[in-house]
Amino acid sequence: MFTIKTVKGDITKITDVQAIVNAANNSLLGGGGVDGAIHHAAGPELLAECRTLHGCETGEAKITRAYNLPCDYVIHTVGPIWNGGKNNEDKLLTDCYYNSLKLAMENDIRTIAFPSISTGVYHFPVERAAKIAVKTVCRFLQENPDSFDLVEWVLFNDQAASAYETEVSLIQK
Ligand code: AR6
Repeated sequence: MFTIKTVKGDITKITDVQAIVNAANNSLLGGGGVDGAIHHAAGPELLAECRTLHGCETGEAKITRAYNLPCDYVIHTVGPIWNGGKNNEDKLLTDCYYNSLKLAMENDIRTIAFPSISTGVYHFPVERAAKIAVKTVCRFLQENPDSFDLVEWVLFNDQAASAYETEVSLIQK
């Protein structure tokens, strides 16, 4: 059995997962939002390891250690920048979730926390993002039974919390 849940809070403070996912940019060299918070909390060694990765394509994922964060790993993925919705944004956001889970599974990670990828600076509409996020996680868990014990979203604001809570409650009916 696995748990899918949402919590409101700061992903850098989460203590019940082995890995947190970072909503990064193509450089993987830090930025604002959740990316800035993760680099700040992890410390400069995270940036040093990220420099060795030579960036990341949109929709792909790369893994590092977590340094001063309470978890063991950070999975860095790059969400799409919203550009009206007809420019492959849905597929690229799907890829972010799928590839993050695949990379986690390959590293024997059984507990993972996501932020609301792309819905901040990248302006992906949050209700649409939440639907894609929950649908993709469910598909991955169906295709890979026994891969995870816990998948959670850590939401930083009320609008995101409400959108993901709604989608998670629909699958639990
Ligand atoms: N914990 C959880 N969620 C957070 C936190 C936190 N500590 N801080 C912000 N959020 P964003 P994006 C929420 O902009 O849209 C960066 O500069 C935030 O409220 O962080 O994928 C990167 O370097 C929002 O709901 O990521 C890229 O350049 C969600 O995280 C760019 O932003 C995502 O917002 C990526 O943009």
